[in-house]
Amino acid sequence: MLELTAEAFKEKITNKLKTDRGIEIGDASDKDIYYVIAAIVNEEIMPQWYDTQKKYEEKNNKQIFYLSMEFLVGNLLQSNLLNCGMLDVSNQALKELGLDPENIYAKEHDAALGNGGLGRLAACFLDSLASLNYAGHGYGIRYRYGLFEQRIINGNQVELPDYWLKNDYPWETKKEDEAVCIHFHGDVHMFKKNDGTLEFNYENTDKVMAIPYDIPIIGYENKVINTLRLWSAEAVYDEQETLATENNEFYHDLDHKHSIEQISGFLYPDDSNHEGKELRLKQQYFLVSSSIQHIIKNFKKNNHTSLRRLPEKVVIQINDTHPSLAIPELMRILMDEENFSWNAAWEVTTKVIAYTNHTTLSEALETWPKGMLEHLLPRIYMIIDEINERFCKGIWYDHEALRDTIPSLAIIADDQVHMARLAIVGSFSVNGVARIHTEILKKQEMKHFYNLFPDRFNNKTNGITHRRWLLQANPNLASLITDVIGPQWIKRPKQLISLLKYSKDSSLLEKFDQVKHENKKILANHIYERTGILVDDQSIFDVQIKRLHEYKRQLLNIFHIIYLYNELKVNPNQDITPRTFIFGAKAAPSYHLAKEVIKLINTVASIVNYDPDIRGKLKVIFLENYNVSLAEKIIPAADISEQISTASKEASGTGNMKLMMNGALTVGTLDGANIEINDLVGNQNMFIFGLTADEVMDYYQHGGFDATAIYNTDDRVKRILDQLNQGEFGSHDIEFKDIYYNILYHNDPYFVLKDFEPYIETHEIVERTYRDRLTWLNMSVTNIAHSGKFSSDRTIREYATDIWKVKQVWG
Ligand code: 7GP
Repeated sequence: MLELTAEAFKEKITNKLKTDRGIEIGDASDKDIYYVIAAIVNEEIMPQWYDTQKKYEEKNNKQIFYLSMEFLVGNLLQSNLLNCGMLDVSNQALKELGLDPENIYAKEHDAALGNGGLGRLAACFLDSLASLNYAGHGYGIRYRYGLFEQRIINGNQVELPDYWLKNDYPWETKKEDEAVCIHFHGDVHMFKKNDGTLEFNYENTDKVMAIPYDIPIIGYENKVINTLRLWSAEAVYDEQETLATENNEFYHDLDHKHSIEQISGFLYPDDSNHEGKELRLKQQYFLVSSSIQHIIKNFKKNNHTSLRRLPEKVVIQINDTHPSLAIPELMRILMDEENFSWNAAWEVTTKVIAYTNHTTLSEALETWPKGMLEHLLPRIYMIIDEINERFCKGIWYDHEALRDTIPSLAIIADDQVHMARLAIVGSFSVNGVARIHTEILKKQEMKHFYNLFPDRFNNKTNGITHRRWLLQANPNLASLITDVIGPQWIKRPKQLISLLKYSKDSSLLEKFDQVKHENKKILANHIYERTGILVDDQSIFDVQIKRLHEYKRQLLNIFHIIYLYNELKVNPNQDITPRTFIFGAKAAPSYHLAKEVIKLINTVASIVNYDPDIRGKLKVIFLENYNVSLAEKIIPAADISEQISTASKEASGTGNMKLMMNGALTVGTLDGANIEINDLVGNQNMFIFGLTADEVMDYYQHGGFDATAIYNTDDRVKRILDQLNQGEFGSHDIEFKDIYYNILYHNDPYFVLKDFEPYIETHEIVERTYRDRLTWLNMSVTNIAHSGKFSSDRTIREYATDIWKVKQVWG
């Protein structure tokens, strides 16, 4: 397909329009064109998909199954075209047809089956697995509604349902034949068999069908197509039976059917926050049971040997604790369906399951009320109970020194089932997602577990696919890089390091500057189209794009903006470099303070953007409905990447990597992967400020710092807080009081005031540096050069070597 010419591609488009949609090109809408291009891709990859699966079967190597409640895949047409080598030809053909490729690709509705970092990481991992030729597949849920669509109305976030399947989704294939049945509720009966072992039967369970929909995951120019399998819940529907029932029962059945379909109804919109609803627990078991059943079926099909050898052929990576019921579910199947003894089943399970932790925030650590789990999944609960018994007994007898810690280690304690504890006990690997995060797990959050199982803990610093986030999202920069160092970096992103040789070459730096400026113009246009606001493409584009959370401290950013505004009001002639502050962020619908911050950003924007005294020196833009597609537009145009979490709170971050790879300079705390970026580029190439993780943790241990003292001594801070409290930014005086109270009366739990001064000072340095064009460009190129390390290809190789023990399938 690589040889396909634009002429031939155009012909394919016109032919397919006729054969698939019955229209001529002149009558085709952008959407029609979108569908036919997707069909062209599918036609190309379907045979490769089949071949890949066949090869995997023939080779029968160990396979990786990545279980995740979230896959934030975003739009696929463009990346599919890219990976199968047709993007350039498609772009050219569309242009020759007088069409704008961007508009056509934008017809795809983002698959927003994830909240933020955790879900997007899963999607990047799938891209790297296929591109590096590993037999690795994703298993998730085909939510009918993805993450809510955000509208900003009067400055407030309003949530609308995201019915992404409204139109046909061209990438999925329903595999009805591979449906499996999931059981909830019911009674468990225990029998003693003749040989003295126990047998468990279940009766009166509620049955739900899990129907798989497969999405191809296309490797980059290697003809490897892996699978993302998404399960959809359907009622077990026996037509004969239903027709025979009385009317009432018929409606009762419909009701029942509806309630079952809710299992794959919507994605919980919480990020780093535990949502403890029974439906969410059902979703988790639904994912886990369907996936494990399928994995075992597959193993049996390809291996005529005992399931004891499962660990030689299968590894299951669980993305946070959400799929940790995989542990008791695998135990259940091995014991109750395959006649394994407890010990034999445990031996297999703990060699198959590996667990990734994505946060240390206590509010995100999942627990389920014991009674709820027992009622919904009686057999699974029995197994967890037994795992817990054996684990606690093991500590009591074998680790006398740890006896006191049993209550904090027990899987079932205080009538709650602690999922992280289950995940650690039942897996062979526990990894954090950046060095500091793993160290915090080992030394603090999970230190007793670390003492028990030191070999289980390991770090795998996150990564991002440079194919989507540089090659596809920033074609101008990608082609400049290729002009300078050749195309090898595309397959070996570490080779971006060769750019260092040129990082002082001023004529080349000019070219980088031009590319960034072009991208800024494109984004400025986009902002204008979306908001009607004109932004100055010569201003500093200062970007903070991520979920809205107190610990991520969008509040610190907006305080800085208010401070600049106040200064300019006093002295409108101040000579500052114009700035455009760009935000994109969704708040969990029930997260009141986060929504207040969104309102505050929008309110400040509405004042600053129209104040004649400011003379356009400051602009504040909140782009609504931040998602993958929008990130692809913003990131190439960013000058500054705001990574300003309270140190110790951001496990890794991945936006920091995407922005760095696109030449933005980081203003950041020493948190998450910022530290590893800093290791590579050095202090001279980023703007580090604020408390360190140790300092923050020290404060927490000693009751925090005195926020009021800062309020009383720093006039800038006092002014801002008073403005919030006195309603200067509100239509009435109640607005923003909660933010004010949270800072002064809850003692500023995320250290916004404590880090305010260093943050302001750092931004003054940013401004001075920005004026020194060559220095700035040199820093920017240095960041791009070092960003290869943060390709998810590196991360996936590390998982493959250290955790999964798998090799690339073919050379
Ligand atoms: C996030 C972390 O907050 C972020 O720092 C990290 O880069 C990302 O995972 C990928 O590892 N966590 C979540 O998105 C999340 O939902 C709750 O955590 C379990």
